[in-house]
Amino acid sequence: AKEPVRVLVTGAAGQIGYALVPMIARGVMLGADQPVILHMLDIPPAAEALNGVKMELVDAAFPLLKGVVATTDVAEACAGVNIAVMVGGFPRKEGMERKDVMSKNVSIYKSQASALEQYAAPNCKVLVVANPANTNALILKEFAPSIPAKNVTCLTRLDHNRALGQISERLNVPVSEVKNVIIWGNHSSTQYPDVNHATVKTSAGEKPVRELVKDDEWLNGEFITTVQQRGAAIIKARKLSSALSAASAACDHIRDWVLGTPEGTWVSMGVYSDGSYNVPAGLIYSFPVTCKNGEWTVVQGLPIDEFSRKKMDSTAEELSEEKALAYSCLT
Ligand code: NAX
Repeated sequence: AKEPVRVLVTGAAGQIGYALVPMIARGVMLGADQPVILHMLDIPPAAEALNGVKMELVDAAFPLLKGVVATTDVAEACAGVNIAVMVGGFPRKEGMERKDVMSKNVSIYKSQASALEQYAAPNCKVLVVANPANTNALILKEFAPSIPAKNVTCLTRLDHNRALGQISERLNVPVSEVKNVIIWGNHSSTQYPDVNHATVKTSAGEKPVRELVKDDEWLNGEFITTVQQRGAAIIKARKLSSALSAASAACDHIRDWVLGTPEGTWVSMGVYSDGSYNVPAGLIYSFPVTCKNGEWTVVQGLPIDEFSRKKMDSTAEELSEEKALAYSCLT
């Protein structure tokens, strides 16, 4: 039998946490044969609710779940974890300045970085979900220098899956037959959902999405804005932000990272830029990646047209500004 893997979920008493922990305990993230021990962290005002989630995990009698740690102590939460999914953060409240929200999250991610560095298992893989996701991940990476930069990522898989979903709906084909969309850049409304290399499996073989949709105006316009603004549309409809789709995307992200992407398929991950595609190095930026043996690699050599270039640059610019703002909060 496999040794259990320890998975940390921060903000585990929140909405995404509530959707995510049962998925992990059911093997959706790491496989149906992989036992897990869940470490759940939240802050003291949420301690009672967190304990309620722990009670429900016990009540669900998940065969793969070999233990649950529910705590408000960061050191205890991080002890020995192999995977860390960082969902906890400070939300933007009405009337708050961008700088104030950034400042709160910078201090959270700085201190949680130190805890992971000190207490997590060597080679721990980190996924930041909490917004501003790319910049929180960058701060975490900077303040956990002994964790390899390659191990710190942020979630843009939800945006990627949203793009697949929009194409599937438009063409009336199963989403499983659509692949290789790309989310470039920031997990924000400046992200660039790119279908230039995306394909659909049809009875006549794999066809480019552009060839099948036959409507460049839609692909260059409404498709992009729908994906960029999907989070806001969910809030409008549900009066709550995306949770089940975010939790599912977090499982997809870790599963593909650990177990590998299928041959010929790439996914989008926010990763530390090495300057590929002329994206400034030193940002956490979403790229198309393939994964093998627990490591991601940016897909190289895709032709980039002028339309794409502009959009890739403007989301990079926003990330550079966020980075500067985050650093200005470090005093
Ligand atoms: P909730 O407010 O329901 O839950 C957040 C939880 O984090 C709360 O229980 C809170 O007590 C806890 N928390 C706050 N500070 C903490 C700290 N220092 N340590 C540990 N826990 C802490 O928000 P939820 O809807 O679950 O969303 C969580 C985060 O995901 C938000 O930042 C949200 O913006 C972000 N999202 C990111 C997405 C992505 O694709 N990257 C999509 C979904 C989501 O909007």
